[in-house]
Amino acid sequence: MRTQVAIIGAGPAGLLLGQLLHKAGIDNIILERHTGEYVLGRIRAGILEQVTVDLLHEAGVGHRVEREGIVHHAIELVFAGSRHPIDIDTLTGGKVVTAYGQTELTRDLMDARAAAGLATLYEALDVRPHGFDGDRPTLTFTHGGRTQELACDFIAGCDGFHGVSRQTVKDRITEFERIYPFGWLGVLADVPPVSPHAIVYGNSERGFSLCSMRSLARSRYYVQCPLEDKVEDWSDERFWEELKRRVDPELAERITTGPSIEKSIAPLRSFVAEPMRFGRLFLAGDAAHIVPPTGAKGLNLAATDVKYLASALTDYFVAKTSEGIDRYSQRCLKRVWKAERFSWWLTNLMHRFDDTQGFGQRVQEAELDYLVNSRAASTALAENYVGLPL
Ligand code: RFL
Ligand code: PHB
Repeated sequence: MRTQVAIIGAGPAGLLLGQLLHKAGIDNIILERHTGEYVLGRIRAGILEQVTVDLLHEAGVGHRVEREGIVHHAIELVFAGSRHPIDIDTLTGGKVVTAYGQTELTRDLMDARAAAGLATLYEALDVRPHGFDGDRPTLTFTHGGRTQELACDFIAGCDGFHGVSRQTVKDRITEFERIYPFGWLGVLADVPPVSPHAIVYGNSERGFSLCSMRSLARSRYYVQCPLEDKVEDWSDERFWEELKRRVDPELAERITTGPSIEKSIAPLRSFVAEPMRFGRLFLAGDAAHIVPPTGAKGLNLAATDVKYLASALTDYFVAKTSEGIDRYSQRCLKRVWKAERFSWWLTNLMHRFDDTQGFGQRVQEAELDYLVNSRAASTALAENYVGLPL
């Protein structure tokens, strides 16, 4: 088996890369460890920057997000019992974000890939990259009980935080990491979102909360919880009760509750691996970096890595220049660190830490007050939230 670009991982990064390369006439094969249903079953991101929506159009899969995505012109911050809008559209001169689930985006990309007849090998086990320091990289893997080899010109490691790509080069990377002492308990429910036109981020003495959505009939909510908590500790009743106590009374009154259709606890982490290129092996998306979800940046960063990588590989194959691949790591990391900084800052501002009582809490209160009353501070938040320029 041979292809130009072998992609490990059929998450959003791998699928989007495959589609952009296909559009540029570059053939690619994706090897995915799990089944397609499993990949689609992971409830994760919900907010897309304009850059990501534009990329979906470029990849030829923008029609559904255009139709079904919910455009947000503002976000809201709740603290000290009241709600404050941040009008991201006005503050950034017309930029917005779109609520559209990662599941839907993944489905659109999978459908387009199938329609184009591109190869994805699901349940490809024990994938291993070889020879990427030379000119003839290969991947070995087991599929359908047989050991196979895929020869290629380049390998794209789009295999997420727990993938094999970064592990393969772990002796050659510098890791930067921060682990937060709490998690997010997320609930998905088929009830109308309490705030259909703005995501609500809450800071309360009981901890962080977030009101988000997947559609006008499906809501996504989160509350900060101790890392030791188990999903079984949280009945639906306990969750709704806790959420209501963390927002202002008017919003709490309007929350429609209902049975959860998914409930999970995610740990929060900031992580960057440098560099992101090793000869003919590239890392992209969560394989190279993780942000805490507070700024909604993870999927968007994966999309911009892929944009840079697709353009670098197109330059290599079509324009016959390797300048793009030489600059790939540096270009990505510049943007990655800005998103890391923003997500870390917003996480620190909005969550309860063990030492938040006292000094830390007063500083949070002062900063939140400043944020909603200073146009300069609100603008800085808005600019980062909609996504910094490429
Ligand atoms: P993924 O989605 O993890 O996909 C990697 C794929 O690689 C496969 N794989 C392998 N395949 C073959 N061989 C191996 N050895 C393999 N190892 C792994 C995996 O099975 C998988 O299919 O990474 P990718 O593509 O880089 O995409 C990244 C995003 O999924 C992630 O950044 C976002 O979900 C983060 N995130 C959010 N991002 C946003 O931009 N906006 C948001 O609103 C947002 N909210 C969130 C989030 C993440 C969350 N959690 C649970 C981590 C909310 C949450 C709660
Ligand atoms: C979500 O809808 O899942 C979501 C929204 C905003 C975030 C994180 C997650 O910051």
